[in-house]
Amino acid sequence: KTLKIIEVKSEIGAGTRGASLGVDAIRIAALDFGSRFFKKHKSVEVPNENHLLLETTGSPYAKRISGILTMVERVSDEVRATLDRQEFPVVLAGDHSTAAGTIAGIKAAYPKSKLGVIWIDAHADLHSPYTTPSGNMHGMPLAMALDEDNMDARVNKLDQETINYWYQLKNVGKIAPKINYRDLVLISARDMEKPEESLLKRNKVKIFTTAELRKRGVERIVIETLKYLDHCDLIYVSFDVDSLDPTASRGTGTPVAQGLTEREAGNLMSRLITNQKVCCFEIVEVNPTLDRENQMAEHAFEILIKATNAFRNE
Ligand code: DIR
Ligand code: MN
Ligand code: MN
Ligand code: MN
Repeated sequence: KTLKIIEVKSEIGAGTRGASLGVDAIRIAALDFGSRFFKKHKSVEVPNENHLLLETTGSPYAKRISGILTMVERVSDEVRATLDRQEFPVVLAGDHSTAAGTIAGIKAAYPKSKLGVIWIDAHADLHSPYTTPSGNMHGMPLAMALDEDNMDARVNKLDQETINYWYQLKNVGKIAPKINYRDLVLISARDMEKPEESLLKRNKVKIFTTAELRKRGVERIVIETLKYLDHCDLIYVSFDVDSLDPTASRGTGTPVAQGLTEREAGNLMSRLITNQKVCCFEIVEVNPTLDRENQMAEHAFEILIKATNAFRNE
């Protein structure tokens, strides 16, 4: 299969500005390394106008939700079209909210397939507008793909317009829910709020902590993750660079201590990508405006290269 790079210069789902520059920062890292990666692989850019999208409507509990809906729909269409052409989508995005579009696009292309999701992230991204502490929608993409809104942990009172947009977000691609909790594995999740923790516990979501990964080794974690998702037909891997430890770089909107090393992340991604069921992978949340010497983009690029070199997904 040929790889197709899908560039999504999103940032309105994040609370800090700058993530839309992450994709170009990764291209600069490639230039700096003298790599031909972006010459070798075809890429397409999902249209994005941040100056307009930043002014779209929302509420304190779902900031810029109308713009988020626009972006999620665009990403879904592009991912679907890529899969329909039998190409393998590699999504490089800014803020993580667009991952809901990636999932929607995969489901639109393969409506009958059971989709598993491997979410490598310091966060669980399971908030809804009902529970969010920040209103930033990059904390919500998994909830957009799942069914339950965790109403009993509700802390925010929503207006009808927000509820309508949220409902539309969950229905992008015309299939809802797109995944179930049993189809989800979180790796390196370590910064969750109470409503997320109760969801994770109630639904017995599979989580591998950084400590467990380090103690038992990447290979073991990969084997167990794939075994846990054995009932799935397809698997999507989403990599938020804030899963990396802040000592590697602070070039991301919400760094959290106790993260993965670049080496662990590279091994993890390249090992996962060799699995036949993996149909798409994604790297998000590089923010070069918060960085020094483009470190995070360089790490992200090295992980990308390592993973794509291991790719033999015939
Ligand atoms: C936090 C942070 N859980 C929130 N989430 C982030 O605002 O929802 N997700 N940073 O990537
Ligand atoms: Mn995330
Ligand atoms: Mn995160
Ligand atoms: Mn590096």
